[in-house]
This record gives sequence, C-alpha cells and structure tokens, in this order.
Amino acid sequence: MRIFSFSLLPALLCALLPVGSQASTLALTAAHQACGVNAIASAPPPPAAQQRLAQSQVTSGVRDIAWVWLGSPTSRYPHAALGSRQHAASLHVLPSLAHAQLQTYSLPLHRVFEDRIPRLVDLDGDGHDEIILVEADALQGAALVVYGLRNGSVAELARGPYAGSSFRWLNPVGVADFDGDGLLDLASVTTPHIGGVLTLHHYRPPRLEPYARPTDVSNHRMGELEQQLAVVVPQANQRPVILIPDMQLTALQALRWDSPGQWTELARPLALPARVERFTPLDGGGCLKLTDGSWWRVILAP
Ligand SMILES: [Ca+2]
Ligand SMILES: [Ca+2]
Repeated sequence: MRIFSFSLLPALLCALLPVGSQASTLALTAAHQACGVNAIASAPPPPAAQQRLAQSQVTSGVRDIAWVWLGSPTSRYPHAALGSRQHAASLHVLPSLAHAQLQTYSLPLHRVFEDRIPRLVDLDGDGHDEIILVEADALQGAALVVYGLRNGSVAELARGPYAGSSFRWLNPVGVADFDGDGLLDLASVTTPHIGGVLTLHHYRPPRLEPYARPTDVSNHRMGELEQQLAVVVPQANQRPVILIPDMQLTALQALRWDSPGQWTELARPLALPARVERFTPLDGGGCLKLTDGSWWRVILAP
C-alpha cells in the first residue's frame, strides 16, 4: 500500500489512511490525441455570452436552463490559482422557456466566482438543473456553492464551508451518489496545491454538508486554467470510484467511499511518466493528457 504524505495534518490524517483492498487494477495504455474522442459540437451560445469572463466556459443545459455563464470581470480578489487575477462578479442564466429574459445574479463586493466552469446537474432529481460553482470570500477563501432558478430568478440554494482564509481555493471533482443512499453528492478537493483534501458533500439545502473523512490528493496545478484532473467512474451495483492524482500529480489512485465510512483504495497507485495535465471521463476510466504531451487511456479493471 502506498505511503501518503501528510504535510499539513500529520496527526489527524495518519488515522485516516484509505483501506487498501486493491482487488482491482489501474491499466495504462498509450493513446492518440484525446483518446480518439471528438468533442461534441453544440449550438452557438447567445450573443450576450460574448461579455463573459475571459477563458471561462459557456454551459448549455437541456432542462430549465438553456445557457449559463460567468460575467462582470473584476480584479478585486487578486488570486491567480487559475492563471489570472480576474474573476467573475456575476452569474448569467438564460432560462429555456420561450421569450424568457436573461437573469443576472451579482455577488456582494467581498465575494467573486473563483471558477471558469458553471456545471449544470439536476442534483435533487426534480427536473430543474442546479448550477455548481466555486466562490471565494475576501477573508474566508473558497466555498462550493449551488445556484438555481426559483420563480424565474437566480437564487443561491446551498453552500458548503469556506476553505478557511484568503486565497485558499478548492476545485470540484464531480457529482455521483458516493455513499449509496440514492441521493447525488458533490466531491471536491480543498487546497489542491498545498495538501489537497478530497471531500464529499450531501446536498441538503441550504447547506452542502461534508461527510467523508479527508484524504491527501490533488486535482489542479497552481496557475493553470485546466480544472479537470480527476474523473468519477460509475460501477454496476457498486458505489462510484474516483480516479484522482496524488499530491505530486505523478500517480493515480482509485478511491471509493465504503460503509461504514472510510476510503477504500481499490488498486495499487498507478505511477505516471509525467505530471497530469488533463483527465477526462471515458467508459470504465478516463483519458489522460500528461505535461510531456503524451496521451493515455486509463481503465479500472475488476
Ligand atoms: Ca434540481
Ligand atoms: Ca448520496
């Protein structure tokens, strides 16, 4: 079993090592660019989205939200974890209804969206999408926040705890039912550059309630725009597995949250020939781009 490095919380985390059953295998095979998967062409975004924050994504939805993006660039929170000190001060939502008006939600002066990707997921299965974003507070740092449309307007629905102080950031991993209770949960990594803490949250408006014990990982390189460095792999009749790099971004781990409340390390950590640059989901695993420019297909085999 791999020895984890606990640079920040040695006493606490030594008692919280993932349990290593290692019944599965992480297999790595060389691949062509993007593992041969072509990006899906989508409809052009609305003209108003041209005003969005530089290098941020416009996201399209298929439920009550047609388009969502980040706007009102500001340098009032000068943290460059994502490569720029410019962050968004507003969220813009175009509802799917015909002739619907563009809805705008502006943050107070002490907060920004320290994020580049509005993520649309129907977290509670009511047929309406929720919007998952990372906010940052001037004094308390980042928090995972969920927004949605309520009575036609953008409203905050739930938020998780702050990272703790200015310039402490977090990066989302994905959404799945990680504890098998039938309800979707959110996974994120707090402080991925200085001792990343993989955390799972229940969606319980108005709160996102952390429930998993932390483990030491990372899913972001300081100063880089790319936020997708970990994938969630669904499993038939089993809880989903998170494939996520270690703190050095040079090995992949396969982690599952198991009853009665512990991380299981399902496979021996997979050593990589270079650092992870991007990791996107594929059936049974993911497509890996490394900092040396190479592409690899990763499969979690039973
Ligand atoms: Ca919903
Ligand atoms: Ca759940």
